[in-house]
Amino acid sequence: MKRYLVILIVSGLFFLPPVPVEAGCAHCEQAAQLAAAANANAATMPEYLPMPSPGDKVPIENGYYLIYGFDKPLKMGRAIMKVEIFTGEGKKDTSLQVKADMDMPSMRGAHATGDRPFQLSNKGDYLLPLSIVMPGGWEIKISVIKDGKVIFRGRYDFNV
Ligand SMILES: [Cu+2]
Repeated sequence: MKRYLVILIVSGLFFLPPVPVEAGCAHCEQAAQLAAAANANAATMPEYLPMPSPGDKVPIENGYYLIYGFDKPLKMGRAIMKVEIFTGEGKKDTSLQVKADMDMPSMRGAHATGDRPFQLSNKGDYLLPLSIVMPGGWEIKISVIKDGKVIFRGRYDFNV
Protein backbone atom coordinates (compact mmCIF):
# COMPACT_ATOMS: atom_id res chain seq x y z
CA MET A 1 0.00 0.00 0.00
CA LYS A 2 2.74 2.40 1.01
CA ARG A 3 4.68 1.56 -2.15
CA TYR A 4 1.73 2.41 -4.37
CA LEU A 5 1.48 5.76 -2.64
CA VAL A 6 5.11 6.54 -3.42
CA ILE A 7 4.64 5.54 -7.03
CA LEU A 8 1.56 7.71 -7.27
CA ILE A 9 3.35 10.74 -5.87
CA VAL A 10 6.44 10.29 -8.04
CA SER A 11 4.47 9.69 -11.23
CA GLY A 12 2.32 12.70 -10.35
CA LEU A 13 5.41 14.90 -10.54
CA PHE A 14 5.73 14.12 -14.22
CA PHE A 15 2.26 15.44 -14.88
CA LEU A 16 2.90 18.85 -13.41
CA PRO A 17 2.53 21.45 -16.09
CA PRO A 18 5.98 22.58 -17.30
CA VAL A 19 7.10 25.98 -16.12
CA PRO A 20 6.54 28.41 -19.02
CA VAL A 21 10.16 29.29 -19.85
CA GLU A 22 10.23 32.63 -21.68
CA ALA A 23 6.98 31.74 -23.34
CA GLY A 24 5.61 34.38 -25.70
CA CYS A 25 8.98 35.94 -26.45
CA ALA A 26 8.98 35.21 -30.16
CA HIS A 27 9.20 38.98 -30.58
CA CYS A 28 12.40 39.26 -28.50
CA GLU A 29 13.89 36.43 -30.48
CA GLN A 30 13.09 38.14 -33.78
CA ALA A 31 14.55 41.44 -32.56
CA ALA A 32 17.72 39.65 -31.48
CA GLN A 33 17.98 37.97 -34.86
CA LEU A 34 17.57 41.29 -36.68
CA ALA A 35 20.22 42.95 -34.51
CA ALA A 36 22.62 40.05 -35.12
CA ALA A 37 22.03 40.29 -38.87
CA ALA A 38 22.63 44.06 -38.82
CA ASN A 39 25.88 43.59 -36.90
CA ALA A 40 27.04 40.88 -39.31
CA ASN A 41 26.28 43.26 -42.17
CA ALA A 42 28.17 46.13 -40.56
CA ALA A 43 31.18 43.87 -40.06
CA THR A 44 31.34 42.90 -43.73
CA MET A 45 30.37 46.34 -45.03
CA PRO A 46 33.27 48.07 -46.84
CA GLU A 47 34.43 51.34 -45.36
CA TYR A 48 34.11 54.62 -47.29
CA LEU A 49 36.58 57.17 -45.94
CA PRO A 50 35.66 60.86 -46.12
CA MET A 51 37.24 62.51 -49.18
CA PRO A 52 38.98 65.89 -49.22
CA SER A 53 36.83 68.80 -50.48
CA PRO A 54 35.57 69.02 -54.07
CA GLY A 55 38.35 70.29 -56.34
CA ASP A 56 41.13 68.83 -54.19
CA LYS A 57 43.30 65.88 -55.13
CA VAL A 58 42.06 62.62 -53.66
CA PRO A 59 44.79 59.94 -53.61
CA ILE A 60 43.73 56.55 -54.99
CA GLU A 61 46.75 54.22 -55.24
CA ASN A 62 50.16 54.04 -56.99
CA GLY A 63 50.19 57.82 -57.41
CA TYR A 64 46.80 57.81 -59.08
CA TYR A 65 44.39 60.44 -57.85
CA LEU A 66 40.94 61.75 -58.60
CA ILE A 67 39.33 65.15 -58.52
CA TYR A 68 35.59 65.43 -58.08
CA GLY A 69 33.13 68.28 -58.23
CA PHE A 70 29.65 69.39 -59.20
CA ASP A 71 28.32 71.53 -62.06
CA LYS A 72 26.74 73.93 -59.54
CA PRO A 73 26.43 74.41 -55.78
CA LEU A 74 24.43 71.55 -54.32
CA LYS A 75 20.85 72.45 -53.42
CA MET A 76 17.38 71.01 -53.95
CA GLY A 77 16.99 69.78 -57.49
CA ARG A 78 19.34 68.23 -59.97
CA ALA A 79 23.10 68.48 -60.29
CA ILE A 80 25.81 66.64 -62.14
CA MET A 81 28.72 65.10 -60.32
CA LYS A 82 32.01 64.99 -62.20
CA VAL A 83 34.96 62.75 -61.40
CA GLU A 84 38.30 62.98 -63.20
CA ILE A 85 40.91 60.31 -62.64
CA PHE A 86 44.60 60.99 -63.23
CA THR A 87 47.65 58.78 -63.43
CA GLY A 88 50.77 59.59 -61.45
CA GLU A 89 51.97 61.61 -64.47
CA GLY A 90 48.82 63.69 -64.42
CA LYS A 91 47.25 62.12 -67.51
CA LYS A 92 43.55 61.32 -67.52
CA ASP A 93 42.73 57.63 -67.18
CA THR A 94 39.43 56.81 -68.84
CA SER A 95 39.75 53.04 -68.55
CA LEU A 96 38.19 52.79 -65.12
CA GLN A 97 34.66 52.45 -63.85
CA VAL A 98 33.20 54.83 -61.30
CA LYS A 99 30.02 54.24 -59.34
CA ALA A 100 28.13 56.22 -56.73
CA ASP A 101 25.54 55.37 -54.13
CA MET A 102 23.57 58.27 -52.67
CA ASP A 103 21.31 58.40 -49.61
CA MET A 104 20.19 60.42 -46.59
CA PRO A 105 21.86 58.85 -43.51
CA SER A 106 19.10 60.18 -41.21
CA MET A 107 16.47 58.19 -43.10
CA ARG A 108 18.58 55.44 -44.57
CA GLY A 109 17.02 53.64 -47.46
CA ALA A 110 14.30 56.24 -48.10
CA HIS A 111 16.14 57.81 -51.06
CA ALA A 112 18.87 55.24 -51.58
CA THR A 113 19.88 55.11 -55.23
CA GLY A 114 22.02 51.99 -55.01
CA ASP A 115 25.29 51.90 -56.92
CA ARG A 116 24.92 53.77 -60.23
CA PRO A 117 27.64 53.96 -62.88
CA PHE A 118 29.09 57.28 -64.06
CA GLN A 119 29.11 57.79 -67.83
CA LEU A 120 32.32 58.76 -69.58
CA SER A 121 32.06 62.08 -71.49
CA ASN A 122 33.94 63.09 -74.67
CA LYS A 123 36.29 65.11 -72.48
CA GLY A 124 37.16 62.02 -70.46
CA ASP A 125 35.19 63.04 -67.40
CA TYR A 126 33.07 60.57 -65.49
CA LEU A 127 29.61 62.11 -65.07
CA LEU A 128 26.56 61.20 -62.98
CA PRO A 129 23.30 63.15 -62.58
CA LEU A 130 22.17 63.55 -58.97
CA SER A 131 18.69 64.28 -57.72
CA ILE A 132 18.41 66.03 -54.36
CA VAL A 133 14.79 65.72 -53.34
CA MET A 134 14.85 66.82 -49.70
CA PRO A 135 16.66 69.36 -47.53
CA GLY A 136 18.94 67.80 -44.92
CA GLY A 137 22.09 65.72 -44.71
CA TRP A 138 23.14 63.60 -47.67
CA GLU A 139 26.00 61.24 -48.45
CA ILE A 140 27.53 60.16 -51.73
CA LYS A 141 29.67 57.03 -51.61
CA ILE A 142 31.85 56.50 -54.65
CA SER A 143 33.80 53.45 -55.80
CA VAL A 144 36.49 53.30 -58.45
CA ILE A 145 36.78 49.96 -60.18
CA LYS A 146 39.74 48.69 -62.16
CA ASP A 147 39.55 45.36 -64.01
CA GLY A 148 36.51 44.41 -61.96
CA LYS A 149 38.20 45.18 -58.65
CA VAL A 150 37.34 48.10 -56.37
CA ILE A 151 40.56 50.08 -55.88
CA PHE A 152 39.06 53.07 -54.07
CA ARG A 153 36.11 53.89 -51.83
CA GLY A 154 35.35 57.39 -50.62
CA ARG A 155 32.46 59.40 -49.30
CA TYR A 156 31.29 62.98 -49.56
CA ASP A 157 28.76 64.24 -47.00
CA PHE A 158 26.88 67.48 -47.54
CA ASN A 159 23.87 69.44 -46.36
CA VAL A 160 21.24 71.24 -48.38
CU1 LIG B 1 14.77 62.36 -46.81
